[in-house]
Amino acid sequence: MPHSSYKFTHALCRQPGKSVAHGLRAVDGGDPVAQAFLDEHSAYVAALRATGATVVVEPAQEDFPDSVFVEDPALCIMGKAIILRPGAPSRFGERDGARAALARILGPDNIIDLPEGGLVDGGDILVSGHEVLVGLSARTNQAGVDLLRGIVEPLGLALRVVNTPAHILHFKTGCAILDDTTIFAVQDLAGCFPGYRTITCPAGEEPAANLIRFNDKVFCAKGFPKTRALLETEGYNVATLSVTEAAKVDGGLSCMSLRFSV
Ligand code: CIR
Repeated sequence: MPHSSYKFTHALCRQPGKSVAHGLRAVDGGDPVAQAFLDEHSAYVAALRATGATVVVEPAQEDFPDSVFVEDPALCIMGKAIILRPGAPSRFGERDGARAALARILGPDNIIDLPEGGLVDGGDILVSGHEVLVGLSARTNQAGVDLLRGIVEPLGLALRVVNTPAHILHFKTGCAILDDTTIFAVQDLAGCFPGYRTITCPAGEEPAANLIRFNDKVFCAKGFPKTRALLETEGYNVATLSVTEAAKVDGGLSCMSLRFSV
């Protein structure tokens, strides 16, 4: 299957439940409000759909407060879904819902389980045009990366390991793909991308680095005017979305969808 890091036929999302108020967070700045989160999520889904993609929205899973962040329990590449082993104990059970939803879309034969013995969160995985970059973090360990390599390399993509600084939750909290060879990244990750054209996130707008390129659009969080202007100057078609509620539980634009082609 031809591989692109930003052209996708499909996305998978999951509605936030009322329990999202109990989602994990590094610093408590107040609980997300369930209805406001749902409204932001609906706008996000509509924006992805407007690019022409099929967006499947799974129902909320109240037993898993963070399950709206569907990116973490799975990685979709080359027509396959790899069911990961999330590093936060309260999130480990999200893999069953991810497996079921992805099997319905891709077919059960295209589901691969990461073997036991290591931990990997999807938020630590950035897929470019020719390789899979995985950031070691509090959620993703070397054993997990070694197991993931055993699945990814036979699919024809190289895997490269990088270190995520301790103050960044997930690798992709601080970086994103703009096209197959261009990466947008915070200054603290700037050294991770030799061989790529890197656009550095303006100082003071670091939360904006968790953006997504999805088909013809770059979706960026609202409230970061320097980032928007920079991306528009670089020729990208930018649209902004509000992620106020997701941000209260350390979430952003990339975490709320799995993006892939079938
Ligand atoms: C967590 O701590 O797991 C959630 N509250 C936020 C996950 C955000 N996911 C991501 O950056 N990929």
